[in-house]
Amino acid sequence: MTNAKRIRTIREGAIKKGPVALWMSRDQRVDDNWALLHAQERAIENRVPLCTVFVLVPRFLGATSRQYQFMLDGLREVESRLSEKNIPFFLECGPPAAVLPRFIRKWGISALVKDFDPLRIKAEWTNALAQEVDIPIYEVDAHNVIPCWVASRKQEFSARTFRPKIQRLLPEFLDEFPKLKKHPLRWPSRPPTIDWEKCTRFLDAEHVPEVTWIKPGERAARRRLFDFIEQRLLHYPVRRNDPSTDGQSGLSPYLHFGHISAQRIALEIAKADAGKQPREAFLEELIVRRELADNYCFYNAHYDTFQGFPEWAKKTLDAHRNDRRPYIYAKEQLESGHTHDPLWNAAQLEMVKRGKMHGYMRMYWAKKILEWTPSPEQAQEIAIALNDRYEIDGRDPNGYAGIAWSIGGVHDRAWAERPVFGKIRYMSYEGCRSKFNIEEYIAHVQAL
Ligand code: FAD
Ligand code: FO1
Repeated sequence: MTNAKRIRTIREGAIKKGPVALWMSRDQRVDDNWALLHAQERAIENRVPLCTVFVLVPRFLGATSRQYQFMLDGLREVESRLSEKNIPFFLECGPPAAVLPRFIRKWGISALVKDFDPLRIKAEWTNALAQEVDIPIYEVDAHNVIPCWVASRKQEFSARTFRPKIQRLLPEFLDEFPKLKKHPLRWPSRPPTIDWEKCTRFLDAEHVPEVTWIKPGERAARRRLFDFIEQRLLHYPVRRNDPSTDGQSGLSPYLHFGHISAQRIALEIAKADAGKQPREAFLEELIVRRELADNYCFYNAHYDTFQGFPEWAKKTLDAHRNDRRPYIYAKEQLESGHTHDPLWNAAQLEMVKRGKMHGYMRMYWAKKILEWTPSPEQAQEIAIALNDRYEIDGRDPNGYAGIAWSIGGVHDRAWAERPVFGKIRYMSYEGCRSKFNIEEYIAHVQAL
């Protein structure tokens, strides 16, 4: 059974007879999906059929054809895997609060289960929908190992304050998943076949070339996980911060679209015989850092603006508003990677061409945008816009928290005061040179 602490009741409702529907959004997978498992528990308990519905919106937080293509290809795999389980997959196009009430009426849905997402847009969708329907709506955190509302009841100051809370709760929540059953009750009629081409035409997304180095979907995600465990986990602590080597897992696009469960990754990493230190270093990022980002977006309504920064950071950035910036670049110059700094240009180019900038470079990249734009607000706006336009893993709590960490000291402490940054942690070209081979990284990006 799904641990009841993973479930929140969004709205009570009249108990009727009728199928249960999972409204899939963040966690787009069949295996290891607590929202789907809980929806099935409800459907079996009430002896009714079960379906999954995904609502496709034409525009989503600046997503381009690059991200939509990755997502839609992953959803096709979800559809075919669900059909083997007697669980039809429906794809509805339009605003959720408009299309879902129609869907619920048409099929006589008696209860709706949805996955959890701390982004503002999802709370808007859910609140608008809850006004339009009279059935119960339940929300399950299928993304975090520790449900966001259980890990902490407030915004955490840093990983230091958050880590002990996570560690205390892991024994209860880092448990094995039950298997999804072949659903014992068939859907009452043949579900319509999805016209995937028509869905692509429905989108209103700008074109950005798709990436070919990574394949979407659950199967590809698992392959990448086991490849990482066998080949690269051992060197992770040393290589994860070296952009000139392939030391990261490459799992973020799959985690972002929910093609793989972080809990599944943690269970497999915990079993790996790669030594304690590499395992702990990876789980620190995968669980503490990643779930801290959800905590930030869930409890801080201003997670994507200057307003969300800690008081000390707002104060110090205000005090240095009029400092002379050594360079000033417009968004277009930054986007085309035409600055005086070849290292920064390479990071920008890596993101544009590959759709995934190396994690270490993302910090340097964002901090230089603060240094080379007229204000912290413009810096944050440009960083979010470029990040979400090109990164396959963009539009994610990790991104908003990562950019707020880099520019606004969120989850960080004050450092020695300096021009423009004030007490926000500074990163320099020379600092990078002392950590890794810059020329090698630049050459690697040129060769992409
Ligand atoms: P690995 O090093 O293999 O880490 C494995 C997983 O741990 C990651 O997939 C991620 O889920 C988690 N993780 C690792 N580092 C962090 C971190 N610093 N914060 C939160 N979780 C982390 N991540 C995104 O998913 N989407 C974004 O748009 C994004 N934008 C960022 C912008 C900036 C300015 C910064 C500083 C960080 C950003 N990050 C973002 C966080 C991090 O850089 C990426 O998650 C990581 O590089 C993804 O590559 P990986 O999966 O190969 O990482
Ligand atoms: N979620 C949806 O429910 N419907 C969509 O049409 C949709 C589009 C989309 C495009 C790009 C992208 O990166 C994410 C998208 N998501 C969509 C949301 C996504 O599944 C995640 O829930 C959030 O982006 C991460 O919190």
